[in-house]
Amino acid sequence: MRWSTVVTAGLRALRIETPSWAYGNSGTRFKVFTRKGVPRDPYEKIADAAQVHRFTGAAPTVALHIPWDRVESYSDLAGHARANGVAIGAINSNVFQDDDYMLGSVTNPDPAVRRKALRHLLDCVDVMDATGSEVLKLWFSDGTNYPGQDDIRARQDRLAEALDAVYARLGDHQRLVLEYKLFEPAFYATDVPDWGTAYAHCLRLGPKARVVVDTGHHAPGTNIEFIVAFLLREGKLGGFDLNSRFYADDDLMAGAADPFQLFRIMYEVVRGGGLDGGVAFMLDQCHNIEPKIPGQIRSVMNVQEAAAKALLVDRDALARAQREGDVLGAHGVFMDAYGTDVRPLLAGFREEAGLAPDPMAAYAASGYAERIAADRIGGRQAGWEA
Ligand code: PSV
Ligand code: MN
Ligand code: MN
Repeated sequence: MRWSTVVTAGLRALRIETPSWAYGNSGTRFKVFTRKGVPRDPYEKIADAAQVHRFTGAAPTVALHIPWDRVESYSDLAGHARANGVAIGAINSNVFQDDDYMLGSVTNPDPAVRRKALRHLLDCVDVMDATGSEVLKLWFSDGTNYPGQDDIRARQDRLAEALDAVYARLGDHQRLVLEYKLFEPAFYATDVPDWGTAYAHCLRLGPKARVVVDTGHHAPGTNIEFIVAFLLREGKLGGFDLNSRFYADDDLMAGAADPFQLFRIMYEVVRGGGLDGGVAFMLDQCHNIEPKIPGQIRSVMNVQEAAAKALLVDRDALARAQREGDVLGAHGVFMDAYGTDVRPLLAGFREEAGLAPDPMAAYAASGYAERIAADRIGGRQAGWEA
């Protein structure tokens, strides 16, 4: 009984943000597949995100990517989101698509390019002001391809300078999260390649700067839950970009490739108080071959399942076994929770909230997919220039 109260409270606290770019057409560099009914503009992306929330009750915000989601009036877009029952979440900056950024954005050796990149980042804070967003997500594709190409240390100085300027522009209720990525598009040295680099910059910046962990941005075999535990302990975990990877930055559905890893991550979240606020749970995915809205619904459900299992871990029994050095006992407590089928529990949780027990089936039965396929002609690619 006690456990169900803990699980219910934890699940209620878990809010999963969906990314606007998940709703557009996407693919690989070999082919972008077009699907009927995909959004033609940011307004329609938000309408689709609202469907994910409607059927899961757990995805009340949608992240924007600027300029992919460029509109005339961001306050109008925020009003549209509210009218659809959702709100604008993190603002994702984009300093990786212009020709000017070939040798980097904020770390570019050319001061004019650095100024342009910084201008964009500050513009993103304007978008936050207009939409009520509280989180600025920074990801830099900056780096070098060849040894000697640029001065690694000077690039860190330039990065720090830009981060200082952005940090100074944030309001009291706003924060920035800095995302790291091992490689790609830079192949020799990425300027923010790992959590340690992101952490050091955030630590220097102050309390409004935290690290965001994109689960697809590590070397194979990396113990991501360790990173999560460490950052939470230091009060520096800003959030997640959740997705699955088999090889590199695959952006597949969260919990699809390795549900056990997602469980281990969510356990550290629960253990470290990460459901108590301050950590943004965001999806960063692209649905290349599967339909977009159900792809997001499935992902939200996968994260909820991992969280429910993490919440089910008998923490007292685990602590006892750990204290006693009972290796297999402790491992057994952990695995018992992972091995629990939490789907009936989640179905009941949804029904109590007035939702259908099976969001996938409820969405399929709603007729929304057929409606948008008929109404929307000429849907756009996920990452287009408005
Ligand atoms: C970069 O690979 C990344 O994970 C960043 O979060 C970007 O903003 C996002 O992908 C765009 O797809
Ligand atoms: Mn990401
Ligand atoms: Mn990525």
